[in-house]
Amino acid sequence: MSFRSVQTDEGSESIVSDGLAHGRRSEADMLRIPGGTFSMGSDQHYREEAPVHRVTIGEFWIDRTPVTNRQFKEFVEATGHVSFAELPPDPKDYPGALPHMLYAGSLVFAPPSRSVDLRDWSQWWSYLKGASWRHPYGPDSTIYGLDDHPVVHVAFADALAYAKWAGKDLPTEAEWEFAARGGLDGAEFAWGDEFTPGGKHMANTWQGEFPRQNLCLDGFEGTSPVTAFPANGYGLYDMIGNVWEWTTDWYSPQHEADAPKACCIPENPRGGLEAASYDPRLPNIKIPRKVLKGGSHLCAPNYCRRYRPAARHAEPVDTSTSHVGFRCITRKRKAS
Ligand SMILES: [Ca+2]
Ligand SMILES: [Ca+2]
Repeated sequence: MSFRSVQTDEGSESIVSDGLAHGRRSEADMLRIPGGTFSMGSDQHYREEAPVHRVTIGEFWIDRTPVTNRQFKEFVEATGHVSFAELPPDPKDYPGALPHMLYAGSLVFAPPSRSVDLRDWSQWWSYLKGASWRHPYGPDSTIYGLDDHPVVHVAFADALAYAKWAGKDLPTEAEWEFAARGGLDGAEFAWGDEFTPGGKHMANTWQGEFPRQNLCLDGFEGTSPVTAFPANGYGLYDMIGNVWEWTTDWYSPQHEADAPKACCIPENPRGGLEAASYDPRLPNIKIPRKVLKGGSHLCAPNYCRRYRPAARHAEPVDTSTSHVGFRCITRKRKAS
């Protein structure tokens, strides 16, 4: 497989394929991120984002948008891939689970009809039989008309399988965060320090009192087309909001401390240890967790202010939901 670099009209380099006619590598679908040293994390918000620490990463290329339903469908048609949510769970992997609960499905958000305790996420998430990327809101729903929306209900293995098929990879947390910052080192948001500059919504998030009142002031109740909101400084869409995005890092509850000297700044860090990523609240369940980045259309001021580059969330690798997707990167640069 070979790539060649071209200049786009935005002045950034992008990669196009030489030999592949697939829409997944349409011209300008990847943008070059220059690499460098940046301040990762935040000391201003949730504990898991701290401390701010310097990290150096190399150059890479990243998808301009999250992978869409159209792109994922091409992959499934080309490979016959069956997604994790479409397979009934293997009882061996879930000791103690009730047999009638071991069906193929995925987690779908549904606003509760009455006031709920915000600590109890089961009040708005339902494990729906038959929910999958093809049926994002349950078996009777379809992706008709949602070609340009991000694919959802993908477990980590599905994202990785897509990336391999496309000749790409998935980003590390540091790569993802560097790209999301769009060159604005230390800024609160991917576009600056103001959430809605001039009253303009810069990402698909949640306005109103989550989880019952969705005011849709940004124009979207659920997912949105992947270029509906402005791109960041690197020309990347939807890094923040719309859907959370998988990274390859195993989750750790805190970042490393900042290096005492410039010589010791970590280069291309790859996260914590798999064995340390298990959920400490569920000692009997050993399902490792990856870092998700960017927040989603369900992130609300009263519940989850994670619509920022520094924000992170632990997601078990076997979990798929209606607000998690992914995008790919490549670290390879080959002359044509
Ligand atoms: Ca919204
Ligand atoms: Ca996103």
